[in-house]
Amino acid sequence: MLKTQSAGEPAAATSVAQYDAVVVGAGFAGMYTLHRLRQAGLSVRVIEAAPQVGGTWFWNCYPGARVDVESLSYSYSFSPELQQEWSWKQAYAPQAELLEYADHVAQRFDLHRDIQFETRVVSTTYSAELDRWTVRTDRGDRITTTYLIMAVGCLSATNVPDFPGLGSFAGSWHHTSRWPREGVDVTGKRVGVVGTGSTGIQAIPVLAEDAGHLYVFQRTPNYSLPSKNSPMDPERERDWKANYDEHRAFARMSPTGSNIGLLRDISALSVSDAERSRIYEEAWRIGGSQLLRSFNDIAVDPEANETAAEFVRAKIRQIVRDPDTAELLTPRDYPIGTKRICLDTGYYETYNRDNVTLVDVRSDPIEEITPQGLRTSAEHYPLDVLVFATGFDAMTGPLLEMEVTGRDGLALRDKWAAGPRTYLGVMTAGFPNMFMVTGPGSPSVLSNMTTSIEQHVDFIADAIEHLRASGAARIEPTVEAEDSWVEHVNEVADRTLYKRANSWYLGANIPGKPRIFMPYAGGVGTYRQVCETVVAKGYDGFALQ
Ligand code: N01
Repeated sequence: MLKTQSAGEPAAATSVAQYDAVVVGAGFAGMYTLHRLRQAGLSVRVIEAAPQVGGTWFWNCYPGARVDVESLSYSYSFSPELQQEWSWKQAYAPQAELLEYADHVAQRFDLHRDIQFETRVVSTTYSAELDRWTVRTDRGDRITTTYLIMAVGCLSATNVPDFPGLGSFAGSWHHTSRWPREGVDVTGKRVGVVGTGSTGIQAIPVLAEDAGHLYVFQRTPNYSLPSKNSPMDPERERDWKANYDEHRAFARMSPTGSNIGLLRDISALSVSDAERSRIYEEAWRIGGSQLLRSFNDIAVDPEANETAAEFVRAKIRQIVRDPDTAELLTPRDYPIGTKRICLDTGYYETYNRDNVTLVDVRSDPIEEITPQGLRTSAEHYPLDVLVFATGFDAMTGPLLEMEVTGRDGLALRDKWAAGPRTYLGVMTAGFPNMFMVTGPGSPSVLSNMTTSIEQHVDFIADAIEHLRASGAARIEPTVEAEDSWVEHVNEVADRTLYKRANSWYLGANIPGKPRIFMPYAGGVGTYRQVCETVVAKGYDGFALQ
């Protein structure tokens, strides 16, 4: 039986229904999409795997999880009232505070009634005959929709390496992004952490406080900068609340979608060594990712980049007392900023603790997990708890986990077999009326995600309103527009140093994944202008029928 649901009717657990729009995911992207499309008068159903809103901030509840963009900047800008009434408690909000914020937004805008929780989309199929998508879930739902919006997040498909023997481990093991909500008691226990990306770097100092002994299994050292988190400065909050429009306008047009300005709009090589050190010290004192925005050529000139990298290496040597450990922690084989910069609270200092051991699994690779612990090619480490901070199948993973089938039976998995192909990171040819929020080919993970999410959702909602107003049934990029965008994304990446690191931006962390630089490195402001020009030219590069 088919049932048509109107906007406002409560979402049932299992049903067969038709909607104007189905949104996959109720993180920051899905929540705002629901709000915008509801305002436009569409009936909307959001499907969410978690039992509550928040997306990445629901799943990543590992100890130490915290945002790496200033909270004031990492927040919705669409509602002046919301901006005024919400107060952040910390400069860089921890996971629990972000989840509280997400819940507040959902309550405030009455979002829950259109979200179906604890339900995972398993497939989405386009029918040219019906000109609609059919969405199927793991709870047996069959839903049809005109518009399909993928708000699945860029970092939501977890990566647990296929270590032999994992099933035999007698202790408990956890991926950081699926951390038990009741927490994990590590008090006095032997704990192993595999992975030293942003996640490991946040979790390690907190786990070390309680663990009996903490072993960190590091394959590649990372550059980390102090976040300098602190309780919210009331003066700073007052300034933001008085000048939100200005702060948001700055972020929207900035390269990173955030409120970090350039310290000096000059080359790092144009000043004396002493002056350069002074400027880097100033950035280190400010904290956050300011150091990468000390000069205007750190992201593009290897020599300029090396001065920033060397400054951080010297900091590591200063902080870490044991010279061998300091050397192991020092990144040398890729430029700083070419992997997402890590922000920490006491990361390098943690290695001065007696109960922390750094194990180099580049020289002595992990061979197997045993019932009692972890064996490298050199030694066996007995463990009670094993933590995988091993990251994600980024950007394409969450989309390809579902079976997505477009026109003429074209599977997204096949279309993207050699890497993702999109126009503006928002649509892909052959998949009419299917939109992606912060998809591959958009600035997304190179930016403050909330700025990029809002820009994409506004673009998508405006496009849908335009279609409805003009009587067009569908929108889809032309193959030519898509090809030239993919080429442009590559050209822009080639002008930077990004491809010099084996990062998840390139898919290098997942065995067998095509090595393609996925995000758009041209900057958030530039990208916004491109999108605005596309719209001003009547959705240039898209076919509307
Ligand atoms: O994942 P990662 P993450 N054997 O892929 C190692 C965002 N984020 O979860 O570098 C041994 O960066 C791997 O080693 P290597 C942020 O955008 C944001 O830490 O491949 N080691 C690496 O050290 C971030 O960039 C925040 O040699 C293995 C680590 O696991 C993104 O999420 C906080 C291995 C994975 O690092 C991902 O960060 C946290 C193996 N087989 C995350 N496989 C904020 O602050 C993997 N590794 C908002």
